[in-house]
Amino acid sequence: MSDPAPAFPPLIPRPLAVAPERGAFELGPRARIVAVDAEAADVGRLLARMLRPPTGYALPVVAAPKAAVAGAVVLALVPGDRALGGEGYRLRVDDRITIAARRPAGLFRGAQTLRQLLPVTVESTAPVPGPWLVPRGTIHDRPRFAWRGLMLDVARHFFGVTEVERLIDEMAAYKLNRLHLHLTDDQGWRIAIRSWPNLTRVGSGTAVGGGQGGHYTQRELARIVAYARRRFVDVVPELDMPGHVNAALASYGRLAADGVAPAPYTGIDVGFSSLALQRASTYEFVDDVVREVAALTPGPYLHIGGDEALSTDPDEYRVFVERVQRIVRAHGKRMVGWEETSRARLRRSSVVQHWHDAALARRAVEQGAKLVLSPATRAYLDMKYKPSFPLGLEWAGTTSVRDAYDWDPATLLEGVGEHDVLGVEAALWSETFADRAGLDLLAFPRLLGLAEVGWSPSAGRSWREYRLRLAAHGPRLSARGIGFHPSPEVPWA
Ligand code: NGO
Repeated sequence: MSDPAPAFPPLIPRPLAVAPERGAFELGPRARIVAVDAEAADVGRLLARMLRPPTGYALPVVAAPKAAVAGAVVLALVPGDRALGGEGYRLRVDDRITIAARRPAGLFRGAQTLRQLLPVTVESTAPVPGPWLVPRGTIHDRPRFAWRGLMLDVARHFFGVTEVERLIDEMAAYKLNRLHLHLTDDQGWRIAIRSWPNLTRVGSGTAVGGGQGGHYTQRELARIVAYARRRFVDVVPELDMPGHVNAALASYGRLAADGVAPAPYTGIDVGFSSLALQRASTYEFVDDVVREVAALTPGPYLHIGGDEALSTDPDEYRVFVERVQRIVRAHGKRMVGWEETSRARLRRSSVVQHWHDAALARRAVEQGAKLVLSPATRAYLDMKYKPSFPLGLEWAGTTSVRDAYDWDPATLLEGVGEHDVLGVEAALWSETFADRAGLDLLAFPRLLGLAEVGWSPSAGRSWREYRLRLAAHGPRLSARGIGFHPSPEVPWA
């Protein structure tokens, strides 16, 4: 049985509405990128930077059109077009390409769509022959959910700035907008804190399996944040507490209940460490780390972990979470926590990340908090694809490419509806991989499915059709050097 041709055009995530027309526009050697508003110019520069290597064209970014704009790529802000929302765009291809959006973020998302409308060779890093044809028509697009994230665990194994920037590029290509960095855990503390220098002097020197670890200086984290911001991705930093803190306790024994610094930990057990919650200095620690990290991340959110605090007294846990919620707020952020934090009294502005306990997720919703959904059976990219897969864990089962795609945030949890859900997030825990090759195998192609779950309307989504579009993306991923898992579920091109 042969597969039908992939739905035209094979865009991921699938846009809200596509109206194809006959014929194509050709991007020519003298094309310009016209940024009608100053605010659009930076998106224009990023677009030019993406198109110059494969085309070999100059593609100057110009402010106001001096002559007619036929043949150009026009980026225009249309603040009055309410149907577009903060990240939506309209892309029209006739004798020019016009991307219109209310905000620069929308222009950027539209530019990613344009990239996917061009031939696969657009992914080349060296000039290749054209023609650079773009099919004519109109696309109207906007995201279903505001939060479309990826969490990277840099604590179990450390990933440096270059690696993270590469991942931000891939996120941006698929319209994801939140990079959640799991910066601390039992096995490593990965962000320099000026007021508590031992956290990195001692606490960052190892990793799962005994590797050398590593950490970001504050400058490096600021660089990641700026890189992400330019691509309209917010960095959500996570400082996991009151459990998952062995690296912090190893750095400062006074944070531990018995006052004794434990040895560094390089295994993969969970739930054995806790901050001493009755000591005042613990709250000084929390205030200091939250303040320093909040100052480095301009986004509205700060994640305080809160998962698997199995060595913390439950009553103390609740009091702690409420107190940390006040600290996070005092430093100008909205608290995000794993779903266990819903055992505490939450503010409506706090966000709860669901991972495996529906009752705890409902408890968050009952308190008026919004949910980010990372169901371990769907969105944990560290689960094996199949039992024989060489990398990954299996505690939540196996997660095929289809499993990662074929679900709907509005019907996942009983008692949780569309309006309770802020969005979705893939979680990439790094116990079982230490390098780019492992990361790529687990994250791709499943991350693309999650991106579509977060962006595209559920009506019209189907695995049967998606797998064909995904197949068309294989060569694009390969051209960008991504060693994805070529799962046999997908008829790869
Ligand atoms: C759990 C645990 C993490 C593990 C992960 C592995 C959460 C929120 N806490 O998810 O520490 O790394 O599973 O899949």
